[in-house]
Amino acid sequence: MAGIITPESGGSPNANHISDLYNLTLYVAIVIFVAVEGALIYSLFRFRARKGAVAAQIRGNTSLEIGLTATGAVILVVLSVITFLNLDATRKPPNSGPGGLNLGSSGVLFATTERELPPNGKSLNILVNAQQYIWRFTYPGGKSPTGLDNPYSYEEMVVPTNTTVTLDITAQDVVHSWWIPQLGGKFEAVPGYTNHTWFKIPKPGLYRGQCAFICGRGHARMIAVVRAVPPAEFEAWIARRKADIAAANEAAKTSRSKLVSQTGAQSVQNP
Ligand SMILES: [Cu+2]
Repeated sequence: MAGIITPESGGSPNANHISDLYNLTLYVAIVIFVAVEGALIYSLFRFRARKGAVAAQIRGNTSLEIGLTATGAVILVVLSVITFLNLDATRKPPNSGPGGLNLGSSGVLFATTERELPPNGKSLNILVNAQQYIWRFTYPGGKSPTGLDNPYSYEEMVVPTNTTVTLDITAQDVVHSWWIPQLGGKFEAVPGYTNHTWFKIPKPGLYRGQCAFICGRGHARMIAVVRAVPPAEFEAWIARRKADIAAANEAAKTSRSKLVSQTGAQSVQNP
């Protein structure tokens, strides 16, 4: 039933908090629904029109009315209190787990005032950029202070398990929406603005999602996958990404100089 009539969860504590709150409200609503519909159906049969029957004329029932109003108010207060108690744990990321990635040297970056960081201030921060019609994920770990040589990937975000991952979400053309249902709520990707969220995945696995804001003709194809792997595997992956990107840049440089020697500099350089 989970994921069909209730939110998907299980991928990250914030998604679990959201689904717990949803389920609590749903169970209370089911009890009330059954009680109200049951009383209605019972009354329809029990007091249906019959020959010779005279309807009783009842004008109000003070204690029943006060009771119903008070019960409704109590349910509302209880739900509100539980919601507000859960809110902080949904918004604020916890520390990474003991088996998580070692964030000692490379992990955290550029803490801002708006971004919620774990109590120890350490997270793996990934920049999520949306464009028609693909997601780009930029990791920390480049050598240049500009961040231009940071490792990146498209469509598939690889992350270490048990590690608090914070996301800076933005877009470069139109509004998109970042949504991996099992990892928490939707976050809009807006050009010129950065939204923040986080997740912490306990076990390796694939977590699928997709752009959740209609952004143009290719919207339906704008998919995203978060692949959680053990920290050692993550470190190997990021090293491989860096090597692949460096090799591709090197290859581009070689073919550029080859082209220059064949056809002259004008053909490959901007005036
Ligand atoms: Cu989109």
